Amino acid sequence: MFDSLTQKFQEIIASLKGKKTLTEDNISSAVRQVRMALLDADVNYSVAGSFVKRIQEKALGKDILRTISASEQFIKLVHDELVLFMGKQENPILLQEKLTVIILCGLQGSGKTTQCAKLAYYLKKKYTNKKFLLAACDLQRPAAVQQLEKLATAIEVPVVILNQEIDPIKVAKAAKEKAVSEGFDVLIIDTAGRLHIDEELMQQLIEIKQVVKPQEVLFVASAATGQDAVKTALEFDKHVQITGTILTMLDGSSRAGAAISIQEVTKKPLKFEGIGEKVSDLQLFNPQSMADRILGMGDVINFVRKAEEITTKEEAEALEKKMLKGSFTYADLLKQMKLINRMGSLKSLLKMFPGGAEFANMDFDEKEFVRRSAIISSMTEKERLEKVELVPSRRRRIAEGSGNSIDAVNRMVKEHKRLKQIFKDMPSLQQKMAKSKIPSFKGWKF
Ligand SMILES: Nc1nc2c(ncn2[C@@H]2O[C@H](COP(=O)(O)OP(=O)(O)O)[C@@H](O)[C@H]2O)c(=O)[nH]1
Ligand SMILES: [Mg+2]
Repeated sequence: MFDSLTQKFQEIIASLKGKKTLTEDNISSAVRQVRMALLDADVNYSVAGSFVKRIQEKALGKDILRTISASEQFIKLVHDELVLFMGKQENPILLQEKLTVIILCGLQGSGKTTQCAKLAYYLKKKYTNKKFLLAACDLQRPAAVQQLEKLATAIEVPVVILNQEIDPIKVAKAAKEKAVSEGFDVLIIDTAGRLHIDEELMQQLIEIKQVVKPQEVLFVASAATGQDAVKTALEFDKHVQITGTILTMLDGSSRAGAAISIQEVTKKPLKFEGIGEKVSDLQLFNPQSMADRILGMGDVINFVRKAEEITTKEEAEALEKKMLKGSFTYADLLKQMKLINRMGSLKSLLKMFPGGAEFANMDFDEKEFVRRSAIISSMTEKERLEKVELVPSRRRRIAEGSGNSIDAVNRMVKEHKRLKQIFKDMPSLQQKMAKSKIPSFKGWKF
């Protein structure tokens, strides 16, 4: 995600290695580098300024934990501050007793139409007994209505479309009336965007707002636009009083600017994050998880949540435990393949673990997945449970048995070892972190 910022943070932290405690001297250069890194990531100038000022004060303050090393102290400070800047906690959408109306607004291409469907899909999964309705109020962009219609069909949510109508306010009004009279619980309204803010767009939004009286006006911001998204958010807030932000395009080559500054500047919570083009690619914005990811510590929070979605809590915890214990054998891998498949690609899951970023460049397509299942299936019970060493003669037999080259088998063995090492590193680090009272520092590599 925010690769270059993550890398810079790691360099800064590395420069503090070996130092026993934070002092005026060693902190000043680290802080200067943090400020530069933030500005490079397109964080708002004054936000970057107050960020480092707060870190500096705390670093030299009394509350700092002296029991841990300077680099650990520094990570904790930066992590805590990132969490504070991004809003401390999750901000889910609270549904009303009766109808909840949500308007999505923002510039063209920020992802409004897509997030309408994603949000409906997300809420529908969470509130299975509620009724959802969408409204196509972007009559500006030629294919916007069909785009929403297609998405709505895919997630099986009805959508209000008035074919001959050219006035979006009338569509909004009709949608609200339908929602009320037919007892819908949630109405999500897609609106038109522009390349730049203009009067007409704002006026239209103000009128739609008056007609539907929304509980939520969510500003959709593309993380790819960095700080510009923050300025635009302020403009929208001035005119239509946004209630929060959905940050999109976090899967791309986005910069951290918007994520770190937007809630600090607008004082409105970051509610969701869009992490891909599929309707399921939306999740609650979690400041802890975002800080973990920015600092290169993986995304264990969302991994566990994903696992919980498709299994029971106990099963998910058992899987996490196995992985963390480093006792993840070939047999486990095979058993979990189906599960992992349902959670998303293995590659995307591995990236959620600390140190897992190195798997990003690995050739790990789904065919490879099938091949691995075949290889493991050709192993004997003992081999699968890793009770015997996979000596060359065994590897040759497995390769032949599964119709693969010996190279493919070697590759799998090598990667499995690396995978286990990553998982194995985690518990000791967790204990270390637990001792230093930094619970979220799971798996950080010092
Ligand atoms: N990679 C990525 N693409 C997204 C995301 N959200 C939306 N998109 C894509 O971005 C493009 C513009 O989205 P759209 O919803 O039409 O934006 P709108 O103009 O604001 O309505 C579409 O091709 C979407 O599929 C996201 O979180 N990640
Ligand atoms: Mg649109």
